[in-house]
Amino acid sequence: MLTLNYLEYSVYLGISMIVGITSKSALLIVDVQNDFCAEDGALPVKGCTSIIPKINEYINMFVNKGLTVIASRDWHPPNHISFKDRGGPWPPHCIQGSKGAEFHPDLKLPSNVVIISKAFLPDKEAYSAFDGTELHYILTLRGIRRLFVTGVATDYCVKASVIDALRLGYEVIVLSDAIAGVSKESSDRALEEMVRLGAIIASKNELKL
Ligand code: VGL
Ligand code: ZN
Repeated sequence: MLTLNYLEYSVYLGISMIVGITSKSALLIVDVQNDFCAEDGALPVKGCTSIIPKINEYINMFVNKGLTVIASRDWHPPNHISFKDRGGPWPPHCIQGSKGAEFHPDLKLPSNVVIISKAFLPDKEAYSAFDGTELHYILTLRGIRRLFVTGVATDYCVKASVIDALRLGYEVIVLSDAIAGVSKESSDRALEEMVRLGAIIASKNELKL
């Protein structure tokens, strides 16, 4: 039997939708850091390097419209609970102040980017850019209602951030040409779940400039 994932199925059905970048929109770039996106990173996410040029194009679109660009970063202390030596699933990564925690050098962040650090407490994991951060507060202050989401990992921090955003009442557009995941299977499942909860999946040619 042929099974199609959400994206293949929507292409098959010819579903596409033009999405507007309104004045109440912001771009969220999730965790495009060396440990996830550099070849020698501690926890490389396949495909991360190749989405960076696309993310830069999105950054230009939002900057040219005077819109907010947000970059989240995984920002762990050296003894973080998600690390293997504490019984967690991951090798040490994105340690505060380390090279691995820096944004990838090819990512062209604007000077007025809003940086959101997350998962910075030793005993608390936080995949979502909203979890334990001021992101919702900042977006509310700026009147932002619509979030365009890019970055990594589709099946972890992108997924958790999108689900939180939907729960908080934002309109969420996941930019399918600017995300990358740890595994294909769980990324497909994550996208399906995001859609089920109300996210729109779109790519650059479906955006109204
Ligand atoms: C992430 C695994 C561990 C992510 C963060 O940014 O998706 N994944 N920490
Ligand atoms: Zn992490």
